[in-house]
Amino acid sequence: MRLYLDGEFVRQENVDPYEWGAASPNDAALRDMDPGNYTLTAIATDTTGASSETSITVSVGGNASLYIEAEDADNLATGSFTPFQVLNDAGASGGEFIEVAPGNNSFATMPNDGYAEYTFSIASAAEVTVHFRVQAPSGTDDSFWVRMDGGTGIKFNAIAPGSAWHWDQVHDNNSGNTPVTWNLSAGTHTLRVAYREDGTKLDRLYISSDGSQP
Ligand SMILES: [Ca+2]
Ligand SMILES: [Ca+2]
Ligand SMILES: [Ca+2]
Repeated sequence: MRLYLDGEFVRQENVDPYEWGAASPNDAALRDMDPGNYTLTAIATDTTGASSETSITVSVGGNASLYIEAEDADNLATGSFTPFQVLNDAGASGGEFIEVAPGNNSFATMPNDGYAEYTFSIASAAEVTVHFRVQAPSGTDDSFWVRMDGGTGIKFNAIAPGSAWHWDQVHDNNSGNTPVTWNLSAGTHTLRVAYREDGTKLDRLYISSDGSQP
């Protein structure tokens, strides 16, 4: 019985039970693997030379990118969410999105009322990026405040314009609209989105630890 990892020969066992990655013998190639998908192939050959093989794909735990619906905010049922509101739209993911009630703007500072919080976990330290699925119909309807773990509020203004749902990466309007990356430790983190300009709609968030796009 021969074992291959992504086509590379790992080890041969001649008597059963055939165990890979057991305490002894040990397979160095199967220890401390980087997060990702791997193909393990086992090829059995009998004494007459007849052989048969089978493969499985295994996923090694690590940081996966994740989608969160804006309307699934952790604090939805509390006063801190107001004056954000959950509204319906057939074109929105999950049929709903969030938008601050008209007349609420907070241009200069991140408000302490009217925010949505999203808790997520990463398995290992990573550089994280965030994308929003939004509608930003005009230059006065195209911003949110965004904060990670109680850090400084980032002015996500001048979101890519459009009255149809589209994605844009969170950028810092006070730093030339540079895309924002957060260096996060393993564990649980909280992303807070607060209103800045009314008329800006948020449908969904995409949190990535591998630089991928939604
Ligand atoms: Ca604006
Ligand atoms: Ca507005
Ligand atoms: Ca949604």
